[in-house]
This record gives sequence, structure tokens and C-alpha cells, in this order.
Amino acid sequence: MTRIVVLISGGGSNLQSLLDQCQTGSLDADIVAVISNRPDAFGLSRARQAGVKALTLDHTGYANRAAFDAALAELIEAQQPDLIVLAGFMRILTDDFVRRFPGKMINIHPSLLPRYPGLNTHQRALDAGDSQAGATVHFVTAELDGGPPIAQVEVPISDQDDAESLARKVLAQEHRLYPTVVDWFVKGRLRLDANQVLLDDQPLPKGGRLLDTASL
Ligand code: NHR
Ligand code: GAR
Repeated sequence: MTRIVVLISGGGSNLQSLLDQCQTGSLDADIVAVISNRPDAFGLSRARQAGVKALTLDHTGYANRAAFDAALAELIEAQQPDLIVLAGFMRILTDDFVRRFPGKMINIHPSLLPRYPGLNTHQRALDAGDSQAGATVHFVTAELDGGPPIAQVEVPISDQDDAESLARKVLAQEHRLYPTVVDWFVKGRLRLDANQVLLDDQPLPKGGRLLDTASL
């Protein structure tokens, strides 16, 4: 069984969608631990509720990023994961950390990368007058939100949208996108080979596979 560690910082609704899919058996994986850098993250309660080990590693207790990342890497390695899933994890990870888990760490980001890496994505899409927002799942590399994309979903932006309404719509699609990609990994269909994403041994297009929301 594929062992998964999920890293969170907040609400954990993406975590919940993964827990639910494991619970029903549509995802054949074992979430062995959830780790938050914030002690008050609601996602920790979601983990406990599901009977999953919930751990906190408070970054404010560390002198610098390198020290926090070293402790985080040790804690993760102790769980012996096959896959590390970033789900609303809000700390930038050092190069040294990322290099310890090549091809084993994925992130979901609330924009159509390469547009809007970093924070405040929805307001930036609105300010630019974009007609589409969306989310991207990508392999994590040292370059922030710059790792090879695996899959995307698009969400149309309406004239009425503000950052909050857009965040809500995108998040609803994230809850369908992320389990789909994790399922590919669990089934051994997905790998990173020399910075190229392969699905069923075929290279994916630059932005990753565009998933039709109706097909998710
Ligand atoms: N680390 C690396 N090396 N590469 C990536 O692609 C990463 C990463 C760490 C997190 C998630 C990312 C996102 O999906 C992610 C991808 C946090 C920030 C940030 O600026 C930016 C992007 C992401 C996560 N964090 C501030 C920091 O100083 C803190 C912000 C806060 O605590 O609220 O670390 O968007
Ligand atoms: C999600 O929209 C995720 O894409 C985004 O935060 C939200 C977390 O929601 N991630 C980032 O912005 C990472 N910097 P959740 O905690 O309810 O899953």
C-alpha cells in the first residue's frame, strides 16, 4: 500500500477530500501522517477524526528555515512515505529539503501555472482581467511553484467574481483534481524522469494534462 504523508498549514479541505477517497476505497492508499507547521490548523482535527496520526512541527520554534526544514525532513522520513502531498502548506521549502525527496513530492497550487506562482493568486487573476482561473498539481522542485506540472483544471471567471468567490470555486475543483492525480501516482502510472512528467510512460504536455471538470 502506498504510504502518504500530507503537509498542511490550515483548513485542510484538500486533505479531507483525500481522506474521504481513502475511506471509501476509491483511493487505494494509506495516509500515514498529517503534519502541520501551525499548531492551530483545523486540518489536524480532520486527521484525528479520520484516525490518522496528526503531528505539529511549529516553524516559530526554529532559528531559521534550514533548521526547520532539517527537522521536518527527519519527521517525514520517520513515516517512511512513498509520496509527500502538500495541501495548503504555506512554508517555502529549502533546496536541501526538496533534494531529499526527488520525484516524491507534489503540490496543488490555486492558479493556472506558470501564471501566478506564489501567493494571492485569485486577486492577481482578477486584476489581470483573465477569463479563466484554475488550479495546477505539480511536482515540487527547488523553484517555487516552478516544478513540472502534472494536471490542471480551468474555472471560468465571471464579472461578479471577487477573490473570495473565485477561491471557493477553484477549491471545489481542487477537491476533484488532487485525488485524481494522487490515484495516478498510487497506481504507478505517474513518474518524474529527468524533470519530465510521464503518465503511462508518455510525456505530458508543458502545462500537464488539462482535465475536463466534467470528467473528474
Ligand atoms: N517549496 C519549494 N521549494 N518549491 C515549491 O514549489 C513549493 C515549496 C513550498 C510550498 C506551495 C506554494 C503554493 O502552492 C509550496 C510550493 C508558500 C508560499 C510563501 O510565500 C508560496 C508558495 C507556496 C507556499 N510562503 C511564505 C514563506 O515565507 C509564508 C506565508 C505564510 O506563512 O502565510 O514561506 O502556493
Ligand atoms: C488551496 O486553495 C490550495 O491550493 C492553496 O491553499 C488552499 C488550501 O485549502 N494552497 C496554497 O495557496 C499554497 N501556498 P485547504 O487547506 O482547505 O486544502
